[in-house]
Amino acid sequence: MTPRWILPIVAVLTLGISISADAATIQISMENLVISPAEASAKVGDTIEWINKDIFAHTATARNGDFDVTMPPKKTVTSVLKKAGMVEYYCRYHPNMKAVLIIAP
Ligand SMILES: [Cu+2]
Repeated sequence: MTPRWILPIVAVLTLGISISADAATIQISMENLVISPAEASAKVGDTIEWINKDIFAHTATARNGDFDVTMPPKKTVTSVLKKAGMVEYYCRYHPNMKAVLIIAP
C-alpha cells in the first residue's frame, strides 16, 4: 500500500512539472485587417507573438484593460499573459478587428 504522505508530494511534483513544461508561445496574426485565429486559448505565463503582416499599425487592446499591445507595420511584438480570463480585444485603429483570448489560470 502507498503511504499516505506520498500522494501530496506526487501531486506537487506533477503540478510543478506541468507548469514549467506548459508555458507555450501562441501566434496571433493580423493580416488584411483580420485577426486570426479569432478565438485563441492560452494560459497564464504563455507568450503571445502578435504578428502584424499589414503595412499599417495595429493594436491588441483588451476591453477589460488587461493588455494593450501596439504592433508597428510588418513587425512582431511579444507579450506574456499575466492574468486569467476570457478577454475580448480589438484594434484601436480599426475597431472592426475583434477577437477573443481565453486565458486559463
Ligand atoms: Cu488595426
